[in-house]
Amino acid sequence: METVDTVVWALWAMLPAYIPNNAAVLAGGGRPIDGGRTWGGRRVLGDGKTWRGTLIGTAAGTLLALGLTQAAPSVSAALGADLPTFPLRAGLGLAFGAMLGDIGASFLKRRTGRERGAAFPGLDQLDFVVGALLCVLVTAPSWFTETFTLPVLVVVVVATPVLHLVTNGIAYLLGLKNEPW
Ligand code: CTP
Ligand code: K
Ligand code: MG
Repeated sequence: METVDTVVWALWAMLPAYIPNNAAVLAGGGRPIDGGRTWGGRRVLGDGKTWRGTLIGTAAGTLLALGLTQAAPSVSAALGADLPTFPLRAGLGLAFGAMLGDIGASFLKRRTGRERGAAFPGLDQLDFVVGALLCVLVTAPSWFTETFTLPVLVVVVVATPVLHLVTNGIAYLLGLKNEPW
């Protein structure tokens, strides 16, 4: 595959994992997943991880995967590429995994004394990628191996933090997010 094709393929394949956290920012609020419980004197997850945000984020990523599957033939033809489609278990795995990765990161932030909203460079940019890839490896293993070859994985790990910083910066400037990370 040409480098540009690999980049397009990688970003397309990860779109259902990119949307959930942004949808959660827009939809979040309500009851926190940890119900206010603490562990070792600190919140287990914190008020930033809610049931509603997680549910709507997962639904948004899954629906996007279904839409991308419908659009794949025409977008592929337009770009002269051969973009992957998403079986339901792949879309769901990517979307839910992205949310799980973000929740896992909040757990680690609280254990290391970081308050809600505090930055954890590196973790903030990759938590949802690791979560999405591990989760889809479980829910759709053969789709994972077909879709995420080593060059594709390298592009994902390099490009995602850049995209994440840009989208969160925009969300911050628009007043949608409290911090630019
Ligand atoms: N959000 C949510 N549920 C999730 C993830 C995010 O409701 N599972 C919403 C919350 O309103 C959250 C906002 O999206 O405040 C921004 O998400 P994020 O930056 O991940 O959370 P923080 O508030 O910064 O909290 P943390 O320090 O735990 O990451
Ligand atoms: K986060
Ligand atoms: Mg945050």
